[in-house]
Amino acid sequence: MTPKQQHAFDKSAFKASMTQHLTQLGRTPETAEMRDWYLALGRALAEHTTSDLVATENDLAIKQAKSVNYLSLEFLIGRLTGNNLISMGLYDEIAAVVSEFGFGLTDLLEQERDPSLGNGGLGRLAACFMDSLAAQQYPAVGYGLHYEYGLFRQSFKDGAQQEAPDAWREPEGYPWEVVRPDLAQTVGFYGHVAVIEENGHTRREWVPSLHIQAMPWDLPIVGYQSNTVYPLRLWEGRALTPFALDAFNDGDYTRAQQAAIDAGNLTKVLYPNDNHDAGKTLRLMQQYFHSAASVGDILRRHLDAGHPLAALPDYETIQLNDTHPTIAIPELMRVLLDEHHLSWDDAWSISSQTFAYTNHTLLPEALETWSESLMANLLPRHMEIIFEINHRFLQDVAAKWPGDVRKQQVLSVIDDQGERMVRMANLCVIGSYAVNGVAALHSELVKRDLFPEFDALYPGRIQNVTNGITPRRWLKFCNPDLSALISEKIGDQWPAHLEQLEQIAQYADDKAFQKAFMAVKKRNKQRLADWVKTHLDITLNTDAIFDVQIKRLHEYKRQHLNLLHVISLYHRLIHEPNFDMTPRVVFFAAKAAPGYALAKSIIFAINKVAETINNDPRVGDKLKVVFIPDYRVSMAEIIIPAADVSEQISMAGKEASGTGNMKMALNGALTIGTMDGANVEIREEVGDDNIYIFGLDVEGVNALREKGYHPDHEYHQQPLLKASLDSLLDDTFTPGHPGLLRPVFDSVMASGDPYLCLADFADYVRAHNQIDSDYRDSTLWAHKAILNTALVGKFSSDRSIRDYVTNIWQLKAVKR
Ligand code: 26M
Repeated sequence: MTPKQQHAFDKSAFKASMTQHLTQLGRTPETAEMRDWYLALGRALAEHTTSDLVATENDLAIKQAKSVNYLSLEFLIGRLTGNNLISMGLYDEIAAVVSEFGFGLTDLLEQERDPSLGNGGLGRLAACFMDSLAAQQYPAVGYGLHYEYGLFRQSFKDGAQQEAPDAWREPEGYPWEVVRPDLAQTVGFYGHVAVIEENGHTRREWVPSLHIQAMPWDLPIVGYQSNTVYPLRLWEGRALTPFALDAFNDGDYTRAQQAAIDAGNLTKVLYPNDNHDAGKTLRLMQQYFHSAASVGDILRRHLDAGHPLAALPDYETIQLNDTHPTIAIPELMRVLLDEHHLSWDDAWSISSQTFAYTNHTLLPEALETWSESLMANLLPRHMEIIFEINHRFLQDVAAKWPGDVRKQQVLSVIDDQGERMVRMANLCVIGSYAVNGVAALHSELVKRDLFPEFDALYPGRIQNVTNGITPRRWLKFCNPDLSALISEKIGDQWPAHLEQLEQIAQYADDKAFQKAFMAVKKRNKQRLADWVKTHLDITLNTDAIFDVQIKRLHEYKRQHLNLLHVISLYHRLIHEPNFDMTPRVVFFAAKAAPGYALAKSIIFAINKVAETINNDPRVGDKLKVVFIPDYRVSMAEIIIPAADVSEQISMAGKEASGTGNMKMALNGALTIGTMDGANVEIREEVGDDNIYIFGLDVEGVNALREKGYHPDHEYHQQPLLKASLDSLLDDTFTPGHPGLLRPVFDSVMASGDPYLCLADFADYVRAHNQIDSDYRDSTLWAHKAILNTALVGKFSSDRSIRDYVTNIWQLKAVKR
């Protein structure tokens, strides 16, 4: 137990508490099954964190300090039990307790369902940031939505993706959450704006026609060795009263229930889109519900602590995780104007010093816009406020660039080419005191390509904060053997000070350390191979290169480029008698948005190619392809420690940062990647010799586009590429059914290969050949792998949070 730990651990009291919780589950230690024990453990631990959460909430020093409010529609937290045990410093103690009851802790932890309350990188980043805020004791509240169903569960039927609902709390409820009815809010929708005459002047006030209750559920974010527990507050939509009594009394039973049905649908399910704006009304309702409940709670905390409204920016900052919670800006304005009767200038001064916005994408199809008529119907008063914000803003634009109509058009919050649309990103930039991109390259492109006029209008507002990952979950918890090895050499303070890993670099050529390091990697590969054998019945060779691409399925991420490389290896194994290769297992894991047809076609193609290769006796164990279904945080925790090679192969300029790249490098994998997102910074840290960079960079991409790109030229000039592509058209991978994989072929031929897979193919193959030969030199490979772990300390989310604190939020840590 660490000296910092506040509560001494009372083993017998804890055992009694677990037994007590078993009783509440209707079990005794004799009748309880694994799942009951897991629930009893979770509930017993949650008692402690909940009391620490309430204590942190009531801490006067925190009330007097400035807090960050992290607003995000997604928090992809993953399982909490194991991670919280690490943070509480109780992992070994609880392992002992559990074994006295006759169980293994790791088996018990496997009982927990992942709370998959996010799609991918953006949601996982929010979870890592909450961990780092609590670890470093920067006062924070995370605000999200309490989805009844998280991201869909994925399975394959004949190779095609199937989606099933993710009932993550079923059937007993999630042990770590606690409902807070005393903190419920009420959120309005629809209705009209009333004009009220009051002692000589008029004011405007929204009269909603629908009200829904926002019920908060708190999850404890336990700071690593810090005794600090911050809330992740998730709002659930509920009917205000289960029945509209008047309607019920009128005998209109159905109408009475309608409100309850509407409210129950609001937070029913997470939208499964990633980097794509769907434009659905229910999604806008979710966004407003989230914003209004959160702004209401922030103001409640501020006023309850006795602070004046005008001092809001001194005590609270609100970070918008992408544009999804943008509507919080006009909501705060509405409350200040219509409920607290502030002047426009006073309200705007408060609001625009409170909000900051993080941009996570340059993809045009992901930039949110909402139809003005939809918004005016759902949120009539907010639409008026947005018009007023825009009107005043356009006056500033006209003052800066007199007579420049084009500038007015691109900067306006309203896009009036066609159906009038509200541009959420523009509203964010105008209404925030800071805007940031998520990696150095991305932030430069935000300034140069996405918002050049805003950058000119507000110099310095657009900044960079490079993303990071929490070393607690992504090394200490998921890779205990590597953690122990590191601690043997440099002590055990590195999880809170990741830059200390640099000291490992001195052992990069130490034979004994290399041996130990690669032995850990081997054990982690065996753990993954065992999982694959049990769940997919594929036998893997752990001497093979474990080549890993795990991320959402998207064309710009180019899983199909990886697939073409796999097919080219297969082609050579079959057709070139003298071809030899280092054995390889290529792992994929990815979910496709249910409405994204091409992404689903790529998954299908990978599965068909895998089936063929894995069952072709000519291949032997030279090549295996494994698509791991239902990718999620708990699966990543098994895959990442086992990776030798990390695939980060997006078309340059498209991946804002990536964070899987950081996780795999930290666990000793070598990156094969383009000059995109944070790959650029990983290269700076690990050095050119310890990363495999290939392909066009941003300038190269732009130059190629300029000159005109013809994928069919590549096809005709590169025989290996042509052969690989052609095998998508015949029945090599779909025996008896030629043409089933044509959508993938067409995407890079008929559709013009928008992400330049064919242009980058040859250099990608070259880089993989280099990996193939380097891996055979096990000393060389160990050297490179060790240096990756040693040199990526920069990518701790603790550093990201300190960047936000220093350059944007201006917070002070409050030690408890
Ligand atoms: C939009 C509209 C409707 C429904 C859902 C969405 C939506 C949801 C998630 C849009 C985008 C979403 O996520 C984008 C995302 O995950 N971006 C990733 O953010 C990471 C953290 O900054 C980066 O590392 C990745 O490069 C970036 O792709």
